[in-house]
Amino acid sequence: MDPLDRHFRVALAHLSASQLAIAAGDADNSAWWWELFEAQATSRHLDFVARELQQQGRGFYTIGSSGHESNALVAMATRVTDPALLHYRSGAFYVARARQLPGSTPIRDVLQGLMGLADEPIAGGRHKVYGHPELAVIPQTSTIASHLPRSVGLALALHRAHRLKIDCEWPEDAVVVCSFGDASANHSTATGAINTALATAFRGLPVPILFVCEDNGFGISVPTPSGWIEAAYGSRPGLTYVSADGSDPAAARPAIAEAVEVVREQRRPAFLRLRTVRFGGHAGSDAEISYRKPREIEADYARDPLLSTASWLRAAGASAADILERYQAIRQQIDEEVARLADDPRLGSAAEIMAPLAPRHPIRVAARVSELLKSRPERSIPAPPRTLAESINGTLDELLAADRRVIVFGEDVGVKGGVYGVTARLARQHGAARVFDTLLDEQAILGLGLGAGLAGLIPIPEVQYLAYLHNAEDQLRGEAATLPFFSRGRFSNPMVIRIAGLGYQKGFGGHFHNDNAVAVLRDIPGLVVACPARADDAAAMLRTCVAAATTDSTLSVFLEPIALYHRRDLYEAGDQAWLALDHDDQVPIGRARSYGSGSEALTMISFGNGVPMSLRVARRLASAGIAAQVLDLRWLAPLPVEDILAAALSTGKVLVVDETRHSGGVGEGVVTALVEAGFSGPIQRVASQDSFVPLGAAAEHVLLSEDEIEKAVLTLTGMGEQ
Ligand SMILES: Cc1ncc(C[n+]2csc(CCOP(=O)(O)OP(=O)(O)O)c2C)c(N)n1
Ligand SMILES: [Mg+2]
Repeated sequence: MDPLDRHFRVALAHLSASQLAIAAGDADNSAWWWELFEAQATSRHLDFVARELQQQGRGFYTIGSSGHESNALVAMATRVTDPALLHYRSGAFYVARARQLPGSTPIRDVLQGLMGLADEPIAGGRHKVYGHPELAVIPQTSTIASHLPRSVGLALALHRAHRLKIDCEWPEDAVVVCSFGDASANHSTATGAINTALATAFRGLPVPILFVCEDNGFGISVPTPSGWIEAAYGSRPGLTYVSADGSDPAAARPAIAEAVEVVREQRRPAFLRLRTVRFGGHAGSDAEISYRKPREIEADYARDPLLSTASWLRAAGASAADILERYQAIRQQIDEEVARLADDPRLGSAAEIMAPLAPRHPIRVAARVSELLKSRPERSIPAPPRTLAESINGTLDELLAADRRVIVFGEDVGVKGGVYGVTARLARQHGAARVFDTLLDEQAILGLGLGAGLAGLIPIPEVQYLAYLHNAEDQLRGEAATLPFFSRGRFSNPMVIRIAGLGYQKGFGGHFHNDNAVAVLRDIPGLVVACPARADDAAAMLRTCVAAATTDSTLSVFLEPIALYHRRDLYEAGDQAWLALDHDDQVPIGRARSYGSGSEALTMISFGNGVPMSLRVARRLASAGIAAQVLDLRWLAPLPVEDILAAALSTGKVLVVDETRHSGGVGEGVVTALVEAGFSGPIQRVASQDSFVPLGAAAEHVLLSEDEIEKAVLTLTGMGEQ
């Protein structure tokens, strides 16, 4: 028997009802105490069972909630319609919330998660998470604090969605509950998200979020100094701070109710520090004895929240035998459920596992694009040819007009209209509720996008430069891309993240404004990466991304080559050959554009800035008698493999023209796709150097140049120096 189990049974027998001063009214309220006890005891027994299952090789997760069961009080003080994003020790919260909804099966849900069973209601065996759509519990990843930006984003988006009269899954007076540990409270993601909540509330906007710090005094083996959480969060501007001791439920109950009420009534953030203890080490594998004294571990037993609740039950008239009977009955119920689940299936194939990753319905997407095209306003005079920036601006304008769920936001995108003018006039046209500036924090921007998607909006956030995505990248990789995977697609975060990037800005920037690192995007499962090189493609591809977000909850990065934003000319000054008229043709995800017939001597495969560079090289070589086809990938993920292969086969020779780095650059994927598809003709690749980009003209030494492209073509066609 687990020592904690034994201790509870023994201590229960010695609890004396007479020692307790019964708060007025509590003695009559025994049903409430029983409710609390049952939720807490269920969570406790599930922890014991988790470890037994693990020892038997049937369970795969032993991080428990023992000692944290006072979080059930938070569930009991909130509603089943309040979205909750939970700490991995919020098991009793989950059980208590489920008990508020008749027909719920919290014991089965948790056991299925521990056992990795395919019928688990949220992640379907992909991960052990707390989550359930009907309980408004949104599953979280294991990355400490990574759910805080989303939680804050959801609190902000909730109001925006209702104000815009969007169909929102959560009621207008909902409170977002976000729980996390004490060590997590120091993570920069947490501090940033809490700061975002406060800075936004400071501006007078509603931010209905309850932060719950389950403070057990440890992050695995590292102690959190006593008093630190209060020192850090006890006196922050606009943050109501409430402290409650989980081993004193009678006092904790009104304190928690007060915190919830502040958030619900005043629509502003509150921080609940819930004092807990951690029983059984960090996880089953954690030998706590290696960093704590046995007497310290023993001393924690005195603060067992389950025992505290039992004391109050005794005070309310229950006998120790009644309580023990209920305690044992719960264990029996769990054992019976384990037996029922014994032969239930686990995930059995890659296809089954990956099904929720990126469902794609191209026909539905195309139909939605057609609707978007139809809803464009009639023009009295035809629109003139546009630059890339003008085209993106015009298309955002159309998308905002066509669908009131669309919102556009980021640093400087509102009043200023973006550093490069790409969002110019949109705020004036569509209002500050839909086009707005955010704080200077990419995690907050993406967090708002994640929350907005959950609230029923279609967010189009902007990250000002590709280099500045990287400090927030986990919000994309760990949070956004995984949500459908860990929720069987029940929760998703449709989003189109516009990112200005890539090199060749003449006379400006250095590395951070000319970052060409996209490898970090291309390996995120399910993520679409679009990279338009020209105005008409930009419009069509943006419509496709937004349509896919709408119909399939697709998550896309829309990578905009800064150096092409205002480019008008292609071959020579004044030719205006890089301007383009908008048209009604659709550009589906994963389809390339070809310049040439395929009867040429070779195919140059490129994207972004590489496209006009390749076209210029092709023009120069044409006069020397070498004809070259140019294929613009347009989509960097998924790569347009069919089009790549067809173009390669048509000419028989391939030069991959890749402005990203030689190592990890997009070209590696293109070459690999050709080899894997069995293309047997010659393939060459030119790419930028494995370097950061220096300031000014020195950039030309590390970025791929037209001279290099030209030389490679000549070599490949046997016309150059051998
Ligand atoms: C970003 C990140 N870094 C490290 C870890 C590994 N890790 C898992 S739990 C944990 C300690 C968390 O402590 P706390 O927030 O106090 O929660 P507790 O487990 O004590 O409830 C660490 C370091 C992680 N999951 N995520
Ligand atoms: Mg802790």
